[in-house]
Amino acid sequence: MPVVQHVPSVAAEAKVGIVHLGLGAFHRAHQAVYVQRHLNRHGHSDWGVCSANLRSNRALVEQLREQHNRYAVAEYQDREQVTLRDITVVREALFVGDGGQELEQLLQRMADPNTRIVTLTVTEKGYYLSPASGQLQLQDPAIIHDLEHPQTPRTAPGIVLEALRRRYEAGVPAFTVLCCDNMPDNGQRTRQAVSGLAAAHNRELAQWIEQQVAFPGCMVDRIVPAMDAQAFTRLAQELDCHDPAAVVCERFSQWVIEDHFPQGRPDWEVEGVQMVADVRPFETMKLRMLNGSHSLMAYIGLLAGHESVFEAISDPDLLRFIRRYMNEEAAPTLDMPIGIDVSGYARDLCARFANDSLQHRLRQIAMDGSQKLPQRWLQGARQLLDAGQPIDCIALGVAAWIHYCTQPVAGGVMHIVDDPLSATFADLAGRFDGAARVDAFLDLEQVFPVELSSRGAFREAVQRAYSALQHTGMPNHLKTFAAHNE
Ligand code: CS2
Repeated sequence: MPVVQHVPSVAAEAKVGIVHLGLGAFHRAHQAVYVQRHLNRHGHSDWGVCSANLRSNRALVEQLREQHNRYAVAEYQDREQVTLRDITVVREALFVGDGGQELEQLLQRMADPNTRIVTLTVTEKGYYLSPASGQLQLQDPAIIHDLEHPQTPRTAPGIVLEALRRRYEAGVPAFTVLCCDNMPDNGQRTRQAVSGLAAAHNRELAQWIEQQVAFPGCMVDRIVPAMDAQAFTRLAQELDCHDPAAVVCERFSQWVIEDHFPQGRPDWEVEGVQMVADVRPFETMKLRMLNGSHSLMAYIGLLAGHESVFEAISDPDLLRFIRRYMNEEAAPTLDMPIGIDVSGYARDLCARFANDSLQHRLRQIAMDGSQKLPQRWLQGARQLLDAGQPIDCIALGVAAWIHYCTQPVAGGVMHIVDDPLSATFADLAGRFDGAARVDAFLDLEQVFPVELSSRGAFREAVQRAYSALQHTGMPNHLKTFAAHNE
């Protein structure tokens, strides 16, 4: 049984000052914990949170309301040490997926002058930007809906825009928009989504947004596996915690934010948040080293018969492969933030992956590959090719991803491809086979920018890896791969 340290919340006043879109496990275990610590320290706060789910999980919102939005976060250092936090800083929980009254409540809350920050974790696809080019997808049905019905929006950019319009018309200063999703230049991307939508129907408003709204970038990091029945049973047995809204995560947490909040912000630096002038070096480092390795472990690990990150990293061949990827294909492409040594960072990541107190399923990471690959692998691959360096690990990753997206079984287990492009993948899989299938995938411009897919060296490397995979199977291929590079 682990040793549990309890961190109670203080009975405190907290006026809502932050509206959050995307009340998932990550938000509850990351941002909410920082805001809670701020509240515990001050005993009162103007930065309470109103948090909304946009599309899915009405049940969670109802559950939270039933327990007055109070829930627990269990931070596992390892199997022996856990911190159990009481979170009370979420003051309102909303589900706006059905439109109607709760959507109106959310928009009013966002238009309220006391709301000074709007944060988002809506996943990469929630911005409706082309993963490869970053352009707003104006043809997407949800975006078309928001263009036609701007006052009852469905998408995150549409909701932010409508709230800003209300403030603009009421003469209320704009809130700051803080994107907390794993995208490169996430502040600028969010600006692009909101401005792109505004430009399509309201030029004056678009101009005001351009001039008045701050979109600082930030890097977020904490491993937060999706909750499942097994995780709830463990919480009950090990921690005597019976909270249906609880979240389990690792002890490690990092938040690096560009310090640009014209309407003010909590003094987060006291809670360990790094407030910086330029977040890009942190973001790129994390996306390519951590998330890049995660996605490699997901597709390669699933094909090799593993289920969790812990299992994948405990496979000596896969561990060697991941180390090689970090050292030879991620690290050389990075401008490291001052004071961080890349080999130490890589070592710490492997230790975090090996945390056996978390059940982080590879299937969770394998979701939405089309949205993740560009920033995790492909931008780095372009840099490597420019420098005449090999891209063997990334190529095997892309080959494994194509395999995963086109075969109903991975590692002997059936799976469903959960991706906005899944219908396209099924269509390509039905029409093409072997090398032609690889070519058809690499022609997907939403994922592979032409500057990369037109390079012979890139196509050849992926073709080679795909064919090796077909002939040898993943576990054997990985063994040869590892032996070859001893
Ligand atoms: C993961 C991330 O699901 C995924 O794609 O790579 O959620 C990862 O766990 C977090 O970014 C860690 O900070």
